[in-house]
Amino acid sequence: MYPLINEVTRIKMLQFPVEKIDILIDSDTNNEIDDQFAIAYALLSPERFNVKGILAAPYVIDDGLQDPEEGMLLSYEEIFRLLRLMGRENIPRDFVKKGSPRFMKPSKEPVPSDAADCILRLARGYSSENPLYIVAIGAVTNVASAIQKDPEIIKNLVVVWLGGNDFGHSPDVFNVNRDKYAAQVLFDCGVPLIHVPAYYVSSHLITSVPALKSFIGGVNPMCDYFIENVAGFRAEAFATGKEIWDVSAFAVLMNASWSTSEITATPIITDQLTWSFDYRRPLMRNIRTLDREAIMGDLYRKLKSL
Ligand SMILES: [Ca+2]
Repeated sequence: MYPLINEVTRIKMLQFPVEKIDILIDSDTNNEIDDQFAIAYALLSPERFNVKGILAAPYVIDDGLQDPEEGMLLSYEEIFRLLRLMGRENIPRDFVKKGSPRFMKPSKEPVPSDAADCILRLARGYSSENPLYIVAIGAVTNVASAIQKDPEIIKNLVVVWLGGNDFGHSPDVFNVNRDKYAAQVLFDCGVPLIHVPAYYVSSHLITSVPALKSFIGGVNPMCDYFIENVAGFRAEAFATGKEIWDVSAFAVLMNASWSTSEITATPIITDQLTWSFDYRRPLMRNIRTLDREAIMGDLYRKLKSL
């Protein structure tokens, strides 16, 4: 069903880019407070990223919002709030696309959405030598749906996904456990894949309200909005910190020296949300560590520069 990519081509595609690259961002922007940092970071890095669009991803919260379509629509609006705070309210409205109104079902049939159509349309204009990077920082039904609709596009894509935890841990995290069938498509289809684990990799990107006030406080309305979000996320207590998870997926593309990683066989995400290993499967890149100071320094400097 999926086209075969030979492993030599795949390893070339998994090298960290040295030139400026075209990216599409797939984000559940409103679910927490970190997607906003990550999207701003990407848009404020024109030396590295040509952002072709932003796709809104569905989400639900265990003890809160239960409708994935509502989560997607709130994310869609949050992306425009961020663009206004960045002074980019003149960006054409179709730069941002509505995503899937629901998660992928066990049948793994594609879920139609503007976001999936956008991926299909754009991906067809790229190649294995010049791939489109999709940086996904939420549940991946939008991306998986595009792949299920036309599996040939995997030859033209590199997907960077903040997905499960380390392979010694489990894939059972927010971006996977609500949308595991889409996650399985991503790990089973053979698309060139860079996996950024939550624990204990992107969990390393910690900030705090005192740190934010010290580094980016009072410099522009966007930074003040971010600080307000972090302060409101949970009660500050002595020595508390907050993970800015999603920045990691962009940071690994920003500078190859800011992470260490391995090329390894793509594991299987089981229905029980465990990792299972079959070393005959296609290779992928798995991030192992991040250089926190280099990444947070670059992030703070760029946010301040707005
Ligand atoms: Ca996210």
